Amino acid sequence: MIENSNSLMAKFLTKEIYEQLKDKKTSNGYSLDDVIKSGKENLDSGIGAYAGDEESYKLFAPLFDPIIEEYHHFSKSDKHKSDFNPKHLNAKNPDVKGEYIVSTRIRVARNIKNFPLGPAISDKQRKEVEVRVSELLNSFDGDLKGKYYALNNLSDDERNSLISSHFLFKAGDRFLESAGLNRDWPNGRGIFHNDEKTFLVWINEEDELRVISMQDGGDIKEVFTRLSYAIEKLQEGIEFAYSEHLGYITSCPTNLGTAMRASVHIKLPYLAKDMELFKSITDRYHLQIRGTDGEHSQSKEGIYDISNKRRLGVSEVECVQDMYDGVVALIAKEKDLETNA
Ligand code: ADP
Ligand code: CIR
Repeated sequence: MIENSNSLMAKFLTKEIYEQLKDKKTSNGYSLDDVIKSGKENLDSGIGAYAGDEESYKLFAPLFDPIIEEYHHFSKSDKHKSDFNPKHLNAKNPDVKGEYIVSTRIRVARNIKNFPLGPAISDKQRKEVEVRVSELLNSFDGDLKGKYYALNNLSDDERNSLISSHFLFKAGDRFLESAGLNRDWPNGRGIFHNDEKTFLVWINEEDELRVISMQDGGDIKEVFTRLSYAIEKLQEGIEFAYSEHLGYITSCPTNLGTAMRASVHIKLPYLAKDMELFKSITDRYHLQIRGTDGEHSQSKEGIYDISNKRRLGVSEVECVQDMYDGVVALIAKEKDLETNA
């Protein structure tokens, strides 16, 4: 039905499925045309579909299920699992001298139970999310103590500096734009961070919350431990949308489950000269390669963003373990190539 696109949406949206679902709407008024809009307008999409609410995943299951199955290798009858216990993670810093790993970042997406997701949320509801989440975060103390900055109140210089230092989301992403995620911009959007900028929360970007732990270097376990604690604190004040089957509910089906992306920024100049070899290792460990400025960006100064690809049907510990094991293998191969150069 959708031609000239390799997205999973285009692959699975047959005429029959379109006819079967085209007149349905969720209780938030989200339709099949809304689901597929981003992929229709951006033919280079990898996925091309967004949910407006938890109900979208049920109502439009004939389209979402095969997308989820192909991306996560997770079938309709599978159950998600969770383990956020840092004690179960085996991740001793693989680069103590700091020769390869520039920084480590782990983020999870969260959305509030019984609220529409970003593509279907109203301006008023978005504001409610902002107030509720920022008030809770502003009450945090100890290492997580920090301040909320509404996008509206940041100067262009402050905003650009946060973006170029990898702390803040960019504006104007065309995939999010088509999905309706940039409506009423910049209202209701903002960032909370602690003084060290090791704990950050984005509010009302692709998901209502993106909870982030990051720091320089390769101490992956420390980053995971901070995130695990922060999530515990957030859950004391907010109930997040979660289902036994799909785990944490997110607007993009790639983020379902743990909603976790654990990444390192890493310098691998020798491997970068042989992308086929580089990709054979990342594929073996279920990893994705992104550019230095995040999704849909290029590598700068030979720095790559390496992260787990699987998020659903695997626990939080397994997501990070995937990334860790792959990074250990990448560093070993890089050292090999260095020695034999
Ligand atoms: P997300 O991870 O939130 O899905 P992006 O891929 O757009 O979205 O990344 C968001 C930002 O986080 C970008 O500026 C990206 O460069 C930065 N980032 C990702 N991983 C790391 C890392 N390990 N160290 C520093 N910054 C990172
Ligand atoms: C796409 O379909 O390409 C965008 N909507 C982003 C999808 C999620 N990102 C990813 O898998 N890398």
